[in-house]
Formats: sequence, C-alpha cells, structure tokens
Amino acid sequence: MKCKKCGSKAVVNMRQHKLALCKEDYLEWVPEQAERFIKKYRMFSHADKILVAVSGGKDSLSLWEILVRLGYQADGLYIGLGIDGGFGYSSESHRLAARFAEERGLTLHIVDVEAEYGESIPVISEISQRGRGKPCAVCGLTKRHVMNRIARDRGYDVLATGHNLDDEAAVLFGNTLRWSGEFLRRQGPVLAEMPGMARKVKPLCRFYEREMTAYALLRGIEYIYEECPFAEGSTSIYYKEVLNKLENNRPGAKLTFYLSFLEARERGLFTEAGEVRQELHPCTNCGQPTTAPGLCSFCRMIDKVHGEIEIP
Ligand code: Q46
Ligand code: ZN
Repeated sequence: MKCKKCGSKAVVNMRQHKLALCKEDYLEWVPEQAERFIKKYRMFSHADKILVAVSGGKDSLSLWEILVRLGYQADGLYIGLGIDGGFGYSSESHRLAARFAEERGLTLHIVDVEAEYGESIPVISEISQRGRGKPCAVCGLTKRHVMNRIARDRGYDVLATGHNLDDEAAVLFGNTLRWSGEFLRRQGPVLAEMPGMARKVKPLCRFYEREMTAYALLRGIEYIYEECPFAEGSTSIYYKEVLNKLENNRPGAKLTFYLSFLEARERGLFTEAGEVRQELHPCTNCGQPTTAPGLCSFCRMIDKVHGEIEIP
C-alpha cells in the first residue's frame, strides 16, 4: 500500500476515509485535521487558555501534544483517583502524565483526590453507596467537579478532554437506545460555558480510536496501555464492540452515525420539542452551578463521606 500523499510505503491505512499514509504524512495529517475540527466547531482560539484533562492514556496525552504543536496555550490537569487494580493504575498513569509534561517543559496541575477530599475514589464510592459496586458514577462526578474547580480557580477559558469518535459514538448509541432527549441535546463537540463553568470541548471527537493509537505510537508518546480496572465489563465497552462489528462490515459507519447526529442536532431536531430549561443555582459550599438549591451532588456526596463539609 502506497502513501496517498508522497507515494512511499504507507503505514496507516484508513479504510473509513479511503486514505493510506506514510508515517511522516500521518503525523502531519492528524494535527491538520484536529485544527480543522477546532475551527469548524468554534472550540477555541489562540487567545484562549486551555486546560487539558490528562489521564495518562493515549488520547489525552496525544491531544495535549497536538494542541501544543498547533501553538495553543494548553496546560494539563491530572486527577489522582487512587485506583490500583493490582498493577498500580493510578500511580503508573500519574508517572506517565508527569513525565510527558516534564520532558516537554509543560505545566501540569495535579489533584490527588484522597489528599484533597480524604478518601480515594473506590473508598468514597463504598461509603457513599453510589454506583452499584462500581466507582464510575463517583469517579465521573468527582472528575467533573475537580476539572471545573481548577479551570475556574486558575482562570482557564476552556476545558478539553480526549474523547475520541469511538467514545462519542458509544455514548450516542446509548442515548439513542434510550431516546434520552436531554442527553442528546447536550452531546456534541462543544458544551457552552455558563456562570461558574468553563466551556468544554472534545477536539478528537472525529478521530477513530485506532487513529489515535497510531498517532501516539508513531509520535513515540509513552502512555498507559492498560484500561482502568473498573472499565471492564462496562456498557460503553459493550456498545463499542457492537459498533465495531458494524464498522467492520461497513467502514465509515461509526463516523456517519456520529456526523449525521451532529447535523440533525444542528438542524434543531433535539432542541424544538420538549426542551426544559432548568434553572441553575450556585452550590452553597463550592459555588459550582447545580439544579437544586443548596449543595451540589459532589458536595452532598463528600458531606456524606465526612459527616461534615471541609471541601477545598
Ligand atoms: S476511570 Fe473512573 Fe473510568 Fe475507571 S473508575 Fe470508571 S469512570 S472506568 S473513564
Ligand atoms: Zn458543591
């Protein structure tokens, strides 16, 4: 297979785009495409301060690398969840994120959940009895809270996450199976800012997971190969497998599913009917917007864990 740009030997073959590229051209193509998506969805400009949530995995580290390469002002945020799984998942991902930043002279903010909130994610999950034996609900809530807090306190305009097309298509698949209007309305490459909350963007949302793996490997980014131990058996992994079967028979199906959704959303398919605008109030403890007056869900959860509020 020959590279479509230069004719030398191709190393990445993307059937979904009918495009094969050599290493050099692939490493140029990915940031070019990312820049195109950033502009198309009006995610941010060079004047914005961006905070990239880095987990130590291939997507978030590649995203950070690409944004810096494109000349954006992007710092990182690593959140230590205190998850071990028998192989030191959190300590290893922390090490890799810190090393990535250090080697490139980049700023990485580190928030260790146990040090700041008293307990690790698995322990908070046990005590608060949220999430039926899996800490993912607690983990998601905590990560959102910490990301918003650091973005607000350190003056970032935008929060960027490394969600790729496979992640987004799996979420979309789940939302569609349940016809969750509210979630469908809110799903997309950009979630607008609101008082107390930075804009959230997903610059990799149109890249297949395997495209990001290829980018990280070819770029020589060292990342954690293992998934979080709690990801095993999750519904989103099951949806990804189902979508991969579809993709294998029809290359491009996943991308079409996602892009057609974005077009339908753009046309107002999910905004006209039954839109319920919820009034938001600042949490009386942390100030982040919440639907019910009083404490937000995160502060309520930590309150339950400690019996009293002492939240940074
Ligand atoms: S890190 Fe957290 Fe994921 Fe692990 S505990 Fe679940 S939500 S699976 S992205
Ligand atoms: Zn709160």
